[in-house]
Amino acid sequence: MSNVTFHSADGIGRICISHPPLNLFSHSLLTGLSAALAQFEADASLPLLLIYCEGQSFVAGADIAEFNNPAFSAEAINALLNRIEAQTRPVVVALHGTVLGAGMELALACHYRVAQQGTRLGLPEVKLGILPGAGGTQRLPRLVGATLALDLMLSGRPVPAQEALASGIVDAVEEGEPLALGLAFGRQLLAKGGQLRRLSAQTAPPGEHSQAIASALEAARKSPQYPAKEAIVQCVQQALTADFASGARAEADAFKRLLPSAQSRALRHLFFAQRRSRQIPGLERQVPAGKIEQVGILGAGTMGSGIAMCFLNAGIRTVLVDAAAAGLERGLQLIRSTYEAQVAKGRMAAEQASARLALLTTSLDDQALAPCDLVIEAVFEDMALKLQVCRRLGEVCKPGAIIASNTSTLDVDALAQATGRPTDVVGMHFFSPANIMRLLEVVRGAQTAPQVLKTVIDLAGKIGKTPVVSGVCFGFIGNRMAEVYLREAEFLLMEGASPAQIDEAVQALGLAMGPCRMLDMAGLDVGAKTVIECDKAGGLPPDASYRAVVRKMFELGRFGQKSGLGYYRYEGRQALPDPEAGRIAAELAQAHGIAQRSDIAAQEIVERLLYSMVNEGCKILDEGIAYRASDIDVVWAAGYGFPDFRGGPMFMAEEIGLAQIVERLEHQATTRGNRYGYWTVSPLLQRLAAQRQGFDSLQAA
Ligand code: 3H9
Repeated sequence: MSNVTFHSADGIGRICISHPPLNLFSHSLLTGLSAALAQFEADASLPLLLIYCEGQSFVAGADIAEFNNPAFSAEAINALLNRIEAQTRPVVVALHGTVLGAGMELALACHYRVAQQGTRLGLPEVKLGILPGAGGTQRLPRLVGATLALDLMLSGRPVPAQEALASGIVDAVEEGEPLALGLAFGRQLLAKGGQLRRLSAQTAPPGEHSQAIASALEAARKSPQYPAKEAIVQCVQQALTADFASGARAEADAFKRLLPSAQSRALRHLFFAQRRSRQIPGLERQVPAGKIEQVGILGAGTMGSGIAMCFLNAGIRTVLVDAAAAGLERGLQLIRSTYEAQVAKGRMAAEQASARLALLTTSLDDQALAPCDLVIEAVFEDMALKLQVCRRLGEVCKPGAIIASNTSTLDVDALAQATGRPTDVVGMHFFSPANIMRLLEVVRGAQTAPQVLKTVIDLAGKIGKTPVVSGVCFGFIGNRMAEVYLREAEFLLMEGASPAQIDEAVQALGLAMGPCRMLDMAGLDVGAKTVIECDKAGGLPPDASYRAVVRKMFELGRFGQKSGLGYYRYEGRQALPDPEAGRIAAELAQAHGIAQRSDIAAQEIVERLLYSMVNEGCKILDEGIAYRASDIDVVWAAGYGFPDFRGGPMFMAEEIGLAQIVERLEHQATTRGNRYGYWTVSPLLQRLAAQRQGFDSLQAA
């Protein structure tokens, strides 16, 4: 049965789109819409056409999943929208929910737009590495001018209905059902004479268009890794200076060029990866999520306070507990000053900040955690301390409460046992700064109850985090891979590469920060303690040179940015080269018999840091620590500044070719030796490369 139906009543033709859940502009919707339009065209007695959708939303965009399908045709979508606009009787569209991408473009092709209160409208294609390809770059500037059109298309931000009304994107905003709104609007329009209005025939309203285009072009050229931006600006320029047909041709050419680009493929991969990561094998949909009305946090350090803000921001009552009065006061102060800064920058209203603070209570007594539905321990990353804290939480927390550990590396199963109620325990690994970073690694212990996992994943969505489930191992998905990356960075330092040389090699790929800058910022003391804890747990290889640099730096009190000295020397936040760091690395190299050399090229740095990390990712997959390769990509994109236009390390590896990765890993094993197994290729990677298969074949299996 068609998902689009046509019928008429009271003299108005109606096309109803019912293609749940999001009424995406798929091939079948296109066919249905075209057939329904033909029915309207065949009945000349009807003076007006109304288009509306059933379900939770108007058309939320083209169906991205069909982009690689040969049946997908931007030309066909455009032809249909042009046909709608060319109708000689007025076409009204009634909007609700999220009107995005091709949905917004469909609305712009109609002559009049009425929106339900609460509707959001936007052209988010740039986030997928493409541009609006169904006339959006041509019709929107003609409607609102260059400045707003560029703002919406370059940011991808959706605008609320009221803002759309004020800027003329919609003609009316009302309460009510879309059908009723559309009919009422249509009748009024007919009563006024039912004028036609075609955006393609309009010229843009007066404004500083060339100025807006010039500055947008300059900004777009500064981020060549997002080529869609420059293409959008150029198409908008066409919209303002050329006729519709030539502008539409320019848009079509750019769309065709951008769709298969590496950047767009990577961004689309991450779009689906982030949604897939919430689907947990073995967690049936029937498992109900528990209610979390009050959260307790034990430990008011930087992490604890940041985590508290995540819940306060989502309107959840939060209790912050610390054993030390000074620590608690510092944590509270951090929360207050963060909100004050946001108010000062105009990002938050003062009343909103007060409302958030009003949800917070603090205590020096851990009994205050007793009524909480979820308690997260955020004490120092020290196993003995965490075990002691977990033992206590097992006693204090009410029956049925979830006990979570914000550990970044430690054995969640051991912590779970310490509570005496392991089914209630889960890891919640927040990333610093916790109130900002999107990633939440949810660590599923051997005995974590399905409902506990479901509750935490749901809660992650409510507090605006991207959850990825990891099994238990040292460092989970992210830090276990980061450990390999840092290991190679340190060996390279001892071999004679400078911190800047290493950082620049990976930053050139688009990583926000190289390993030396990253560790200096996170604190070398924190980094060293992680290695020391791993050593205590027997997790280090029998290699005295392993992460020797960070341990030495820690011993020397070089804690990174906060102490002014680390891999770099700091003047404020500015990292400057420090010959002393090179001297320390050279001394360690001599002590451990590592030869220094001067021929370390950027490509070698990339291969040693990133290819080894991909290899570790494959081991993680093989062990079932991560459910899918795309989860690993989400971890790195959302938590470690891996560039989204590369799609994450596993996607990048597939783009390079898994066989090539294997060849280079084997090359390292030969040239550097493989005494400690650092270069042993994961059997999974070996197999996929040999069979010329990708990571997707694992899901299918
Ligand atoms: C475009 O329109 C190009 C045109 O200019 C040119 C054409 C020629 N395609 O996010 P959710 C799936 S480009 C395919 O969890 P929410 C999603 O994967 C497009 N699938 O729900 C998920 O599947 P599952 C421009 C899509 O309520 C399910 O729907 N449009 C698409 O939190 C629910 O999604 C966009 O970029 C799609 N377009 O948020 C809009 N959208 O259940 C992108 C969603 O199997 N979408 N799915 O995991 C969004 O921003 C959000 O999904 C939305 C709903 C706000 C709509």
